[in-house]
Amino acid sequence: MRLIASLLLLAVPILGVYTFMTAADHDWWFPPAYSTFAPDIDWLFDFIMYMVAFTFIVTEVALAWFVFKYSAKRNDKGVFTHGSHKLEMIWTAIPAVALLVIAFTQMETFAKIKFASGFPTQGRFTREKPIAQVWASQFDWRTRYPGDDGVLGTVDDLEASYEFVVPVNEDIVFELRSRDVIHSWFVPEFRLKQDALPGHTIPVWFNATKEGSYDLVCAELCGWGHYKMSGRVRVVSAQEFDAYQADLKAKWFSNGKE
Ligand SMILES: [Cu+2]
Repeated sequence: MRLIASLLLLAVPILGVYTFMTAADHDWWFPPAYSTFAPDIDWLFDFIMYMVAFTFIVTEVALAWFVFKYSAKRNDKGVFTHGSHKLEMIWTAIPAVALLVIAFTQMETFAKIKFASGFPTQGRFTREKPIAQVWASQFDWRTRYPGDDGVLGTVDDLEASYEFVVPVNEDIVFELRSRDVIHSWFVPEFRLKQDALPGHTIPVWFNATKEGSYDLVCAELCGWGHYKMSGRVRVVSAQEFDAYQADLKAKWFSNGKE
């Protein structure tokens, strides 16, 4: 009986690990990775997941073994301990080392995506010349392009609601802003998430590797309408991008006459 009980206990983690291992085959895993740094993020995710999985498996096997071993009927008395300095040192040191390993392993990727030093300096779009400003507000996304003069905040700025159109295979730098509360710009396919803070202009960059239309969602609970704060990032060819800008300009300055 106690063998069956121990094996049943073990069945739960085995099923859990099995689910993780086969999740991708069932489409229960991440959406495809479509930015230049997305594979690095996925690698970090897997790295941490394997560390956690190893700990989980060792713990569960030990637990089942203890349940089996110590559930036997015995007549000897229980032993009470009052702390072990050595043991506490060990189980403090091991997680500390694990956290340090994670911290050092992710540094390069984090710096490449978030630090000023990692931002693209070549090409059409840089921190000095961003492609657009993306404004988050309760509960929508708006994109403001600089227009012909290439400068944001002037009269020829073009504004588009909902959609943020960018060229494919090009470094995109944009400025993220908020009109009201904290929001978070999140496109799962790019593995990129950045909070938008009121009063701050935050530069963000990515390079999308596949044309398509991707969900832009708010990843920060920002009020009653948070669930419907959706947008789109449309990744198109360079020619389509120029055509889109021209079209936007024609509509913007036509006073409604098309
Ligand atoms: Cu929001």
